[in-house]
Amino acid sequence: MFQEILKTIQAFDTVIIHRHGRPDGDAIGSQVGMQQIIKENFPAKQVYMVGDNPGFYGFIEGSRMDTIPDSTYHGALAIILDSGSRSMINDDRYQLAARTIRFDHHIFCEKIADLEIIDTSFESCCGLITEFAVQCDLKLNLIASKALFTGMITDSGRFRYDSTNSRTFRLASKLMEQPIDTNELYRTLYADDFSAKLLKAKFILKIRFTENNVAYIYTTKQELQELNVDTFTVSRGMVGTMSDTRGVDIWVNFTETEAGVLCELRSSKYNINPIAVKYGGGGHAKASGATVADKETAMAMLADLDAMIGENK
Ligand SMILES: [Mn+2]
Repeated sequence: MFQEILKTIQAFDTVIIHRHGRPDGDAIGSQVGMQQIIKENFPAKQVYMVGDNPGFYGFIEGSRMDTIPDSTYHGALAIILDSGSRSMINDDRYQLAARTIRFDHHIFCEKIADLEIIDTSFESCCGLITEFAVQCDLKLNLIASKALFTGMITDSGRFRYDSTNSRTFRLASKLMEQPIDTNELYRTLYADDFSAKLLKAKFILKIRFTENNVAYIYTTKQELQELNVDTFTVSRGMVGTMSDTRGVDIWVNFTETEAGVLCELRSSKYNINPIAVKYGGGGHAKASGATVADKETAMAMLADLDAMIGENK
């Protein structure tokens, strides 16, 4: 499969790289990594990156997005990264491309591209792209290595989550052949503003528990307004305040928005993905999300998570 993908990339003069919106370290890392790999090994090609602002991950060198007209897609190859479903992909103009390739490590839910390599055994899309580069004997420059290493770190919880294995370290070791300053990277990734620490403290005080010790936080629309921070900071950003609590194996963060109640589900032990899928969401075995219509549905999901622990007691 890697060889077929390589041949396809070689066949196009223009490549446009997509990834999911509201990007995390893996989305930006894999996008920059892929762009740098193609530029480094095939300098004659035009390689563009599109998508919304990298936000916090704008610190990754080479992460400036390109603004391109629709016409750039004519006769071009689009590569979609780190996106489990069509709705996740930022900038749906990938459909205008002559051919499409997808690299992903989310649980498969639909075919999107002409050529797809989906492997959930990879901790990160960055890991999958690094393996692609290694197997195809492609050169990895410093910018690519730093970007790919960053995504590997953020998606594996710094080599902590389940999917971390000897291959992860072999690939990380390959990337570390370039002089990556890990001290600087970790300082950037893990330092919090004091205001963020205060926000976390507020959320820690909001944690509640079900009968079987599922930890949860429920933020109403009004509370969200009063906090004066964006939805994502609350929904995705605060779910971690419940992690690493002794005796808590499943935790979920509910945030009421105009679009419905955002649910961020996490576990250190159970596969909570089927419950996210049941409520129209998706993601990974131990980290999934869904958006449900109202509080009642959110509480039904919470009851399902609680029952999951009850059944496994
Ligand atoms: Mn990822």
